[in-house]
Amino acid sequence: MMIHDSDTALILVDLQRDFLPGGALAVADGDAVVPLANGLSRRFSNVILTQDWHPAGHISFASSHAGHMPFNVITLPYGQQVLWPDHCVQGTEGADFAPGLDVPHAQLVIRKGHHAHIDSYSTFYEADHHVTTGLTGYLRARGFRRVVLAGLALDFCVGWSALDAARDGFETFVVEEACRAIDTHGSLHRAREDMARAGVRPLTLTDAGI
Ligand code: VGL
Ligand code: ZN
Repeated sequence: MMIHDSDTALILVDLQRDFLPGGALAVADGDAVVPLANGLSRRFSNVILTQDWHPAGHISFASSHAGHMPFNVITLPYGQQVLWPDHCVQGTEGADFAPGLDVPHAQLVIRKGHHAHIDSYSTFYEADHHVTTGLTGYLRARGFRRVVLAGLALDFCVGWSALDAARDGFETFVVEEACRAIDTHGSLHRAREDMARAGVRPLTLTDAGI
C-alpha cells in the first residue's frame, strides 16, 4: 500500500519519558518505539506529536483518590476511569519528549489531559467523548483525509485516538509494530476488537516503506 503524503498526517502519540522504562507509568519496551517513530516520520511530510499533559492532582491519578491504588478502576461522571500513578505532570521532566525522539519537521503538538477533572486518552476528544482538542478541525482545515497513528500506549492513547479518528471520518491506520501496550484489565484485547469494529486498518512498517 502507498501512503499518499499530501492528504495524510502521521500522529506520533505520547512518546514521553514517563511512558518509557524507568518512567512513572512505564510501558514495557516503550523505548523500542522511539527509533521506529523516527524512521516512520521520515516517510511523512506531515507529522503531529501528542503529549499527555496533566496538572498536578489530576483526576486520573490514584494519589487524588484516598484509599485507591494505581490500576484500580473507579466510576466518574464521564464513565470508568483507570487510576494511574502520577505521570506527565505539566512542565516536569517526565512529560518531556522521549530522549532520542528526532522529528524536527513535526508541525503541531497536541497537549491533552490538561483539564483537572477529565482524562483524555484520545488526542481528538476528552474522555466524555465530547470536549474536543481541536484536532479534527485542524486536520479538516489542512485537507487531510487519512491519519496514520503510532506510539504509546496502543490500548489507551493510540487506540482511543484511532477510534475517534475513524468516527470523524478519517481513513485511519495504526502501525502496531511501532506501538507498545499497557494491557491492564483486558485493555489490549478490547482495544484491538474496538479498532477492528470501527474499521481502523493495520499498517506494517514495510507498508510504510521502512
Ligand atoms: C496513557 C494512561 C494514562 C497513554 C496516558 O498515553 O496511553 N495511558 N495516560
Ligand atoms: Zn495520562
